Amino acid sequence: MEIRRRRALAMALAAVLAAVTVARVATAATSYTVGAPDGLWDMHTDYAEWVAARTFHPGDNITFTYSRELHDVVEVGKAGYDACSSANNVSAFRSGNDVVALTTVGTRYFLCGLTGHCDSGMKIRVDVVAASTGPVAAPPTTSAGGNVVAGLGALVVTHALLASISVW
Ligand SMILES: *[C@@H]1O[C@H](CO)[C@@H](O)[C@H](O)[C@H]1NC(C)=O
Ligand SMILES: *[C@@H]1O[C@H](CO)[C@@H](O)[C@H](O)[C@H]1NC(C)=O
Ligand SMILES: [Cu+2]
Repeated sequence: MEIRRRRALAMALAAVLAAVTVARVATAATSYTVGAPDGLWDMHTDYAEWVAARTFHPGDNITFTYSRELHDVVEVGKAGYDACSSANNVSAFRSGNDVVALTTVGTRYFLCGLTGHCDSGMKIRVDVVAASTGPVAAPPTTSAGGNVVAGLGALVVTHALLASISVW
């Protein structure tokens, strides 16, 4: 094969592997336990810090785990969140193990409806953003564990192949 064809082949191969990598990262749905691993749905966890360390995409779930004697979960709008009011709530949960599906892009607001708990910080704002379709080189910001690792593995292989083929 002439060098041009080899190059073209290498590029095509790299493109395919890169596409696979993006697809794996983008479609990895994740289930999060609110506050975990260092906290839960309680009076001590810093939820702003917890959400800041994660990226939520449509298809992900968040689960509120707590003692139903001590807390509940009320989904509210922004006004309710800001005012710690569950009067105009979207929905309310009280099973102690409430799974909430993050189905679409947008912001979701939850608080504990027990007196004083929200005012003490027991409220969480979750921004659900579109799965990244940007360049493969973008840092994997989801906590999709194995899938991201697999994706990075494919990337490394791609680069190694590209390097070995172009020095023929
Ligand atoms: C989210 O929860 C639903 C209902 O419990 C479940 O069917 C689905 O598999 C969960 N998704 C993830 C990513 O865990
Ligand atoms: C949710 O709102 C309804 C009215 O729409 C109200 O009756 C109910 O008490 C509220 N739930 C909570 C937990 O505040
Ligand atoms: Cu509470």
